[in-house]
Amino acid sequence: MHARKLIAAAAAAGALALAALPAADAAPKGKSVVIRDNRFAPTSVSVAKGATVTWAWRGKAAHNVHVSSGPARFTSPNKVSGSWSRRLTKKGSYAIVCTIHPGMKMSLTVK
Ligand SMILES: [Cu+2]
Repeated sequence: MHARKLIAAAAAAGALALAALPAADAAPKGKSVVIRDNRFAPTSVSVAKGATVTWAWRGKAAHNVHVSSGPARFTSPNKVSGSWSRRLTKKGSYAIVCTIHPGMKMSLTVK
């Protein structure tokens, strides 16, 4: 009886340890970038492959998010409010600009 209780306790502890591990397919932690008039904040972001980056518009003028060079190209709509997200599935360095204000730049690294 005593041995059986010990085995049950050990099995329960093992199940708890497994439950504490993150799922193998859990998405890497995402990051957020705020878009103001006229800058991205922060101007440099690094995420793991598979993570999602969300841009949130907080200014008064229209802005967009455009990859000018990088392993994948994408362009957001021109927006003045709300947010837009992109999941990054290709590793590398992305140079991002607002095409309306070419002085607005940021870099994104996907590792
Ligand atoms: Cu802009």
